[in-house]
Amino acid sequence: MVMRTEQIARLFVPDGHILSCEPYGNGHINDTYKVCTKDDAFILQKINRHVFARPDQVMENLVGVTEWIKKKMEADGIDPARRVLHVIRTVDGAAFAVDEGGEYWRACRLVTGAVCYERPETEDVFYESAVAFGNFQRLLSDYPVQDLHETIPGFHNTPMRFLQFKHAAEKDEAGRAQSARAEILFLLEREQLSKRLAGAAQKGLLPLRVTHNDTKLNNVLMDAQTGKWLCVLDLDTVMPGLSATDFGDAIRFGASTGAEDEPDLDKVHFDTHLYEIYRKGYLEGCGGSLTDLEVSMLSDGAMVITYEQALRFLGDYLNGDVYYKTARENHNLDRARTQIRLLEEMEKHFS
Ligand code: GN1
Ligand code: MG
Repeated sequence: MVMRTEQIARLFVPDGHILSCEPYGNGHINDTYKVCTKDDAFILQKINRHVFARPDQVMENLVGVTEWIKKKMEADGIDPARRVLHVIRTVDGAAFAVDEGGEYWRACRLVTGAVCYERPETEDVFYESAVAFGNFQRLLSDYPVQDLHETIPGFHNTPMRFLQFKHAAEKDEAGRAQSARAEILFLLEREQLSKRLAGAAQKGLLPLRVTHNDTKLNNVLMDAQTGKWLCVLDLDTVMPGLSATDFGDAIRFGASTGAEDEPDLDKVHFDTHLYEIYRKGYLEGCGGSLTDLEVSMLSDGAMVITYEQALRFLGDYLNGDVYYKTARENHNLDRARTQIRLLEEMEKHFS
């Protein structure tokens, strides 16, 4: 297995010499490795084909968006070397390689002197991630959004996610519905919430933006020396979307006192102070690129995306853990429960 991965890694190295190739990071979707060569290191990833039907389109989006950000930064007098993902091309000049099994592989430069946080250990860390995602929004606010591929159709189509969840609960494929009755009921009762953002977008009230769609804290690298944000990672789900969903996804992950998969719900609360910190940093980073209605619907984004994530985690639990990687029994159920806890507290706070 490792042997095979090393062979793939060689496709991205002109002299083909690899010292080591080890699994890396905590992603739920792709397989990630850190590859060391004689005088360098880089990131190698196998793109999950069950999740991304067209990895070539994922890479086209990624190259388009990163090149755009590079140009913008250069125009602002910022050296983009450590500030944006750099795709490493194969020795043949392609943005990805396809192996004999039809699997897609890509490589990116490793950003050195950087730290990545799983939890907002300090307010500053969370604030910096907010500024990073706000800047991401701002730098891409004039990108031709219609040129982007929708790499996962309906990714944040919450009404569709609701229907898929309802179907999973009815079908009860893995025979687990009995063990999650209260949670299923809680989510089914909130169908209206699934339509809140989608409804406003359909009426043309919310503009279509270039969105990141996976704005978790651990998708931002911070400078180890200065503590300032360096680089936004994981651009696989960059697609046309709504600013409120990018905001909401960051909140459900970061403005919580517990981890996304914390089994002890007594440790999981919506942290309203962290929420305000993130909101401030995000709006600063956006630099006035959002409309007034977008700003006023950010809190809706937090609730809708927390709800959507609960639908997705619990739906996967009911389907028998077929989508998210799991490391223990009831992992997806624990994840769904944290989201439900957060949503309950958000509803109280924002009502
Ligand atoms: C997945 O790539 P990763 O593990 O950060 C998922 C996100 C979820 C997240 C939950 C393509 O993200 O949508 O919010 O897990 N990505 C995809 O932690 O489904
Ligand atoms: Mg991701």
